[in-house]
Amino acid sequence: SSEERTLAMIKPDGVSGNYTDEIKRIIVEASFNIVKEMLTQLDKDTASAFYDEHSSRSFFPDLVTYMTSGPVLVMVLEKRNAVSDWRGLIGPTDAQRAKISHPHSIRALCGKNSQKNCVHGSDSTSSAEREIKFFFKDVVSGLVSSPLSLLQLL
Ligand code: YYY
Ligand code: MG
Repeated sequence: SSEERTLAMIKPDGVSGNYTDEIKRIIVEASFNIVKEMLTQLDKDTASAFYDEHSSRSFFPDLVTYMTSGPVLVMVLEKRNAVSDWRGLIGPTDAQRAKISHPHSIRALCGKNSQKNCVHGSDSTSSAEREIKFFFKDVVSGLVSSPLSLLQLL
């Protein structure tokens, strides 16, 4: 089929700010299927690995602190053009900019600035594939293959 998958995440301020239900409503209304979801808390190593491409940036230490500050909701979303459609729904990285240029975007709704921007979305189909594997490792024959997939089973 022409279905595509992307990785979405509601970041710590989105979860603690009680935006989960509203964001899920937006997701469902936009015709995405939520095919997997996992509420988890990232530790420093996991957050650092997830954002490894940004490890040399000056904002990286603060980003890791933010991403480990509370629970996150990680989801696999499916629909046609899921990657670009989800990026479109979340809006630009800087939530302050989003409030002006994309007032109906999710980052305009619940983001604060260019760091605390409430949600994540994969930026390409190859990133999506990598990020989905990162969080949802295979569970073979009912055997738990990693601590992350144990959480996935709960
Ligand atoms: O893909 P997206 O999340 O929109 O932005 P990226 O440029 O990939 O940056 C990833 C992540 O890093 C962003 O969501 C917040 C954080 N960040 C930051 O803290 N400060 C910046 N100036 C840029 C990005
Ligand atoms: Mg990115």
